[in-house]
Amino acid sequence: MLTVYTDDHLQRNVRTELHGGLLVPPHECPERVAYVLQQLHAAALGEIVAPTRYGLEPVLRVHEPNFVEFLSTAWADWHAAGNRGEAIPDCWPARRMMQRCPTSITGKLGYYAMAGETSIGPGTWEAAQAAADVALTAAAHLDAGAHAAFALCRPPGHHAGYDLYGGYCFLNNAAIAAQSLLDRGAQRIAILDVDFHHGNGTQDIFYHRDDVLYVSLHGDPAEAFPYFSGYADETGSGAGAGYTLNLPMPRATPFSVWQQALTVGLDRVRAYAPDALIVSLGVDTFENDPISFFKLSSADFSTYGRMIAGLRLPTLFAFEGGYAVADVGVNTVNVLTGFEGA
Ligand code: Q9C
Ligand code: ZN
Repeated sequence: MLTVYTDDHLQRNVRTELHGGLLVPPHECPERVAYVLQQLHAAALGEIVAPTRYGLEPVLRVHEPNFVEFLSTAWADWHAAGNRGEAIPDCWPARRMMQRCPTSITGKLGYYAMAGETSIGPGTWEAAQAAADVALTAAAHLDAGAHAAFALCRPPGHHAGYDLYGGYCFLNNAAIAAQSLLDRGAQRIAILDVDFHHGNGTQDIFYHRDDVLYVSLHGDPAEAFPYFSGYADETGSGAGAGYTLNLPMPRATPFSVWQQALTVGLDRVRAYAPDALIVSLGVDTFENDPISFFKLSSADFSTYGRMIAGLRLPTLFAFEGGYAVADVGVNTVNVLTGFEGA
């Protein structure tokens, strides 16, 4: 299968992540992608092509205009306000407070952030835009008849909602790709999110709609980020009732159990009969991931890649999480080669 990739992700290179009461080097670092590229070459998965630039129009099909405007100037505004570190929120519109966007950049960060670990620096916006273009280019290849494509997106996207960033995400690459396929004439798109974390952003964007099915396997939000989204009883609303399927699982879940949940998810996708499948491909389900708690081995990633191929759907893989940095490449490419039947 073809991979879409650009070095523009290197522009996201912040120094800090708020973690354990410290500002530490980010888990979501550029080296993650270097390991994936190395393994793509080792596996000879296929051609690697650069993205086309699509601009803001397809981004604004799923994100709120003022949010996009905020992201595009957040670093410059923060810096111009005299702040000396990277941009981090420190105040949120909590229960019973006004949900009204402030004019101050510090207030805006709290208004638009769903979490505080995700620092904004110079180049963050440019990298986020490039990641969306990577996903859109992969979608264009599917639309042109490709059976599969790998969007090597960085930064990731599935925590980014209609008007929310955080969880290392700014623009929802998978959601932008899904909407672009609908806009190119597809009737129904399924998104299967196998990242360890619940994709609150993807759920948020499509919660009230029946033209995108969202299925997610993830750590129980009672115990895992994003904590406030991803319970089994969140199933969609209005026209979207029944088109969100959350499959949360407990600490130390082994592949034998995870695989049963995947079968449930794949059956739901099959019943939906979508025109295409988008896989939010995070490999933080790995047993040695430093911030997650499932127990998949590297070989298990090949097994489930093969299971996904059983759907026989045009499939776009969008790269998401995975923080056991040196193993991220092998685990990601194992899914792709498993899918290709290698
Ligand atoms: N203190 C993705 O996998 N929480 N995002 C940080 C460490 C945020 C994960 C926990 C985890 C976000 C795309
Ligand atoms: Zn994740």
